[in-house]
Order: sequence, then C-alpha cells, then structure tokens
Amino acid sequence: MPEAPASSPHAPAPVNILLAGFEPFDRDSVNPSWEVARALDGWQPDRAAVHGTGSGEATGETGQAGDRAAGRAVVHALQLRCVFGQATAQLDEAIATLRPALVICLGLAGGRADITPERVAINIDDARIADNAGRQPIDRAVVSGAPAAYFSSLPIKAIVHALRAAGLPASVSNTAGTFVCNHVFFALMHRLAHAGPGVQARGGFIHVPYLPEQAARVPGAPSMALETQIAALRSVIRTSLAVSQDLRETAGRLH
Ligand code: PCA
Repeated sequence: MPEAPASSPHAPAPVNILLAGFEPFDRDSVNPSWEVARALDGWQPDRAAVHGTGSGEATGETGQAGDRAAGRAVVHALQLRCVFGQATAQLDEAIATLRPALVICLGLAGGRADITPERVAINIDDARIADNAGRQPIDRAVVSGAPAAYFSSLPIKAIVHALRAAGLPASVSNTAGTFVCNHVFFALMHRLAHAGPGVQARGGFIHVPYLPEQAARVPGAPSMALETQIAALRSVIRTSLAVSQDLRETAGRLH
C-alpha cells in the first residue's frame, strides 16, 4: 500500500501518479506489468520531460493536465492481486490514500506483440481460467446496475502516436478481455466517474506483452524486453500528463 508523501509548507504538493501492475497468474512466475510498475516506483517525470517528449507533433494540446504537471509529479507503484474483487478493493484504497491525478493500470496480455492502451472497459466478468483465489465468475456484472461500458480517459491515440514516434511498437486495443484486467479497468473507470467534485483523475488500462523469458515457453509467442516496456511506460506517463485533448486520427478496425 503506497504512502502519500509528506507535504512540505514550501513546495506545492506533488501530483501523484498511481501505477498498478499485477502479481503473476496462470502458473507464471513473473508478470511484466508489475515488473514495469515497480521499476518506475518513485520516478518523477520532470517539467522538461513532460513538455519535451521527443515525440514532436504527438503531444496535441496541453491544458489543465499539462499545467498541473508543471509541478512535481511522482509515481507510486501498487501490486494488485490477480483476484476478482480483491484487486478492485486494493485499487480503491490506494486512490483514497493518494488522491492521484493520474491512474494507469497495467496487465499482461500474453500473445500481443505491442503496448496496447485499452479504449473501453465492459461491465462483465467472464473468466476462462480461475483467478489466483480459484474464483471463476461467468457472465456476472463487475458493478451491478452500472453502465455497460466506460471509455478510458487517457489520451490513447496520442499515447500510441508518441510511442511509435519513439520507435516503440504500440496500437489501440478495443478489448481488454473479460478477466481480471477488464474487471479492474471497469471498476477504476466507475470509481473515477463517481469520484465527486474536486477529484479530476484521469485513468485507464494498458496491456503489455510477455517478457522474452516467458515467451520462450510458448512457441512463436511475441515478447518485449523489460527495458523497452519501462521506456514505453515513461512515454505513456509523459503523454498522459501533457496531453489533455486526444488526437483525432483513426485507430479503427473493421473487425
Ligand atoms: N493479465 C490478466 C489479469 C492479470 C494480468 O496481468 C488479464 O489480462 O486479465
């Protein structure tokens, strides 16, 4: 559980960034989503970095989020259990403690080759495998009575644009699946939608590929080195802080 940093009377309170990743699941011994989050724990994207992403035209407009990012920002890593219900309780508790301006949850999508910001979270749990507590809900709402879906409030297209400009493979994903990642993503967006006045956190979910050592056990599976994944998440955070209005360029698919 991350601690909120002590506030100093001289410096403005830092902008807190909550970066969550998952524990290993499905017989794996490592989960790159947590390895990336913990590598960035304590990282402070500085003002120059926020405004000079090296991505040229990728940054779009800056607005309120960019202005706030002009002060200090600091990343707090949180490891989530891969357990329906428990992971969302952990995330809720961290949000209540840190009051972050930005919440990015990461998860492993084994079989994907690139960094994939998710566009949409859906209000359904439909587990093909059991979670780490043996739970396997089928066709159950994440939050009963809540809307069918929420969109990410991260600038997903600007994120992809900046990653590609830096030579890092990325694409928008239109499904986060129906397992614990989508569950957490939906609960996050529902929570942010009901955060009340004065709380203006942006949030979303990003899937990452296997690490090379994981992919070696699955013939033909794509992977991405941990250092590349960490570099990608630095870019994602900078773009999320700097860009308030997402790019209008297609990431559409026919199917
Ligand atoms: N990936 C799983 C759950 C935890 C993780 O890292 C998913 O995509 O649902």
